[in-house]
Amino acid sequence: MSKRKTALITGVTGQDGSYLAEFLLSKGYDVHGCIRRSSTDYRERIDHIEGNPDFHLHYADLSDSVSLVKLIGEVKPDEIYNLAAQSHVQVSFDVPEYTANVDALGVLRILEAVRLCGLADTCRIYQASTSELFGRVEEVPQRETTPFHPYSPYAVAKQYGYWIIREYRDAYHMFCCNGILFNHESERRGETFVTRKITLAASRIKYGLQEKLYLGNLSSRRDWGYAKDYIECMWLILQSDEPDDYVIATGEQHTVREFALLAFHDVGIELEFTGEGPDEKGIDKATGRTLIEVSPDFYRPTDVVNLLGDPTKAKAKLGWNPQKTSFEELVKIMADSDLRKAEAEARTRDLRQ
Ligand code: NAP
Ligand code: F7E
Repeated sequence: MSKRKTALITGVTGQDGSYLAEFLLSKGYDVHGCIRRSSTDYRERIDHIEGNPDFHLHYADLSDSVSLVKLIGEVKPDEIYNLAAQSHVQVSFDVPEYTANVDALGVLRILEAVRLCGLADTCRIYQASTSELFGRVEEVPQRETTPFHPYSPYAVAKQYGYWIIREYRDAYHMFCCNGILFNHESERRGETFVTRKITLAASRIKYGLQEKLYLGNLSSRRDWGYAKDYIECMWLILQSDEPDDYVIATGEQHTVREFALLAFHDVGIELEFTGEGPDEKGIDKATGRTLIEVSPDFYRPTDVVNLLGDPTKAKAKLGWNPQKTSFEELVKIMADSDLRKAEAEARTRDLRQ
C-alpha cells in the first residue's frame, strides 16, 4: 500500500485554501493548514472541517521565517500549496510594502524553509501565481509564453514569487510549479472582490436591505471561473511527472457590467445601463430606480482591463476541463447563495420590528 500523503496549505482560511482542504481530505490526505493570529478568529470557511481528525491547524505567518521553518520541519509535508497572500489588488496600492513582504518574500521563505529542513528532494511545492502577471496585456488571449507586464504592487510582488519558484526549480532541481490562475470566484469569495460585491448587493437590494451599489470600472474584462474547479487543477499540477507552469482559465471573457446584469437577473431584477464613464448607471427596468452608480473611489491608479486566458496546455497535459462550470452557472451559484443569506437577514430584521 502506498504511504498516505501529507499536505500543508498556507492560506487555508481563504477562499481557495478552504476548498483545497476539503478536496485533499476527500482524497485521503493528512492535511495541515497554516493560520495567523487575528483578534477576531474568523474561520467561517473552515468551521465545518475543524473537527476532522485528519485536519490540523498551526499558527505561522508568511512574514516570519522562523515560524515557517518550525512548521515545515514539524509537518514534513509531501506537498505544499502556497496560497497565502495579501490578495487584494486595490489594497496593494495602500499597503505595497506589506504586500511585497508576504507575496514576494513569503515565497522565498517557504522555499528556503523546505531546503533548511532537508526536504528539497521530496517536497513538491505549488505557488499561487496569477493572471495579474500579464497586467497591461501584451497579447490576447494570454498563455504561458505571453510576456509579463505587471500593473499593480500586487502583480509586481507576485512576479517575484513566480520567478523565484522557477529559479529554485532550475538551481536546486526542486519540484516547484506555478499555477497562473485567472480570476476564480465562488459563494466563499471575499466580499470586496467585484463579483461577490455584486451578488451580495443584488440580493440585499432585492430584500430592501441596501439601497444602491457603487462600483468602479464597469468595462473591465475578466476570465471568470469557479474556484472549486480550479482547486482540482492545483492538485493535478503537483501530480505531474515533471514540474511545470500552467495557465488556468476558462477561455471566456465578460465585463463587470455583464456580470452585474446577470446577477441582478438571477435575483429577479432586470437592469439596463445608461450613460457613460463615471455617469453610467444601472437602472431597474420595472421601477426606473437607479440601483448601480459609478464611484471613482473604486478606480485604481493602474487597472488591468483585458484578461482572457488560454487553457490549452492544462487541458492537454493535465486532462483538466476548463469549462466544467459555465459563467452563467457560476453567477447563479453565487447569487442563489447570497439570496439565501439576504432572506435570512431580512427575516431576522422583520422579527425584531
Ligand atoms: P483569499 O481568500 O484572500 O485568502 C488569502 C489567504 O492568505 C487567507 O487565508 C489569509 O489569511 C492568508 N494570509 C494573508 N496574509 C498572510 C500572512 N502574512 N501569513 C499567512 N497567511 C496569510 O485569497 P484566495 O482568493 O483564496 O486566493 C488564494 C491565492 O491565490 C492567493 O495567493 C491569491 O493571491 C492567489 N490568486 C487568487 C486568484 C483568485 O481569483 N481568487 C487568482 C489568482 C491567484 P486570513 O484569513 O487570516 O486573512
Ligand atoms: O476586480 C473592477 C476592477 O477586485 C476585478 C484577486 O483574486 O483576481 C483578483 O484580482 C475588476 C478590476 O479582482 C469594482 O477595477 C469595478 O478591473 O474582483 P477584483 P482582481 O483585481 O482581478 C486576480 C487574478 C488575483 O490574483 C487577485 O488575488 O473589477 N471593478 N468595480 C471593481 N473591483 C472591485 N474589487 N470593486 C469594485 O467596486
